[in-house]
Amino acid sequence: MSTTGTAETHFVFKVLLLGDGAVGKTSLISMFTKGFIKQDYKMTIGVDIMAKTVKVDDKIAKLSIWDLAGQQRFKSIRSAFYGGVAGAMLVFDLTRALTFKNLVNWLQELYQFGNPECPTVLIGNKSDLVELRDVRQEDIDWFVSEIGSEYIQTSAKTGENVEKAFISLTKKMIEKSMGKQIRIVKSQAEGKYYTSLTAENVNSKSTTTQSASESTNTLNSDSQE
Ligand SMILES: Nc1nc2c(ncn2[C@@H]2O[C@H](COP(=O)(O)OP(=O)(O)OP(=O)(O)O)[C@@H](O)[C@H]2O)c(=O)[nH]1
Ligand SMILES: [Mg+2]
Repeated sequence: MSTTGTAETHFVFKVLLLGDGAVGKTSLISMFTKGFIKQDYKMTIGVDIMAKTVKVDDKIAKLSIWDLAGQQRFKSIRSAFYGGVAGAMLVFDLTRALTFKNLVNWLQELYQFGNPECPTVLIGNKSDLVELRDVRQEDIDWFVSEIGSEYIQTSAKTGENVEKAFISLTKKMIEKSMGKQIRIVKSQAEGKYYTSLTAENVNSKSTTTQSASESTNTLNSDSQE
C-alpha cells in the first residue's frame, strides 16, 4: 500500500475528520497530504477540503478529505457538510480527556447528518506528548468495542501512524463498497431482475457515478495553508 499520483481511479471517497477544536485534524491532513505541519494553531473556519489519491493493494482510491471546524461556534453550519460521507476519522487529543468524552457528540452528528453505517477509525492524536497523557487506555478500549471501530494512536507532529490511519480507513471503505456491489449482483442473480451484471462492471458503473460527484467536491476544494 502506498500513496500515488496515477490517473486511474477505482473509487472516490468523501472522508470527514471530526473532533474538538485543536485536537489536530488539520495537522493530520497536512502531514498526510504535504508531509509537514504548522506548529502554530490557526483554527479551521467552517471547512477545508483536500484531495489525495492512495493505492491500497491493487485498488486506487481518490480521497476527498473534509476538515471540519471543531470549535463549538461552527456547530450550526457543520451539518451541511456531512452529506455523502463514506468514512470518518474520530479524532481526540490524548492530552485532553474532554476531547475524548466529547466524541459521543461527534458520533451523534455523524449519525444524524451523515451516514450511521460509514466506517470509522478512532484516532488518539499527539502521542508524542507522552508525559501529558490524560486518557486511560481502558476507556479507549471500551469505546472502541462499543462503536465497533479501530483505534490508531498518531502524532501529526512526528508523523507516527498518520499514513497508516488514512490507509486503514480507505481499506474499510473499499471493503464496504465492494461488499455492497457483490450483494447487488447476488440479489440480481437470484431475483427476477437478473441481468448480465458482474462485480467488475458494477464496479466501473459505481466509479463513474462517484467520479461525477467528486469533481463537484474538488471544484470547491481549496488547498489550505
Ligand atoms: N505535539 C503535538 N502537537 C500537535 C499534534 N497535532 C497537532 N498539534 C498542534 O495542535 C494545535 C492544533 O492543531 P490543529 O491541527 O490546528 O487542530 P484542529 O483539530 O484542526 O483544530 P480546529 O481547526 O479548531 O478544529 C496546533 O498548534 C498543532 O501544531 C501532535 O501530534 N503533537
Ligand atoms: Mg483545523
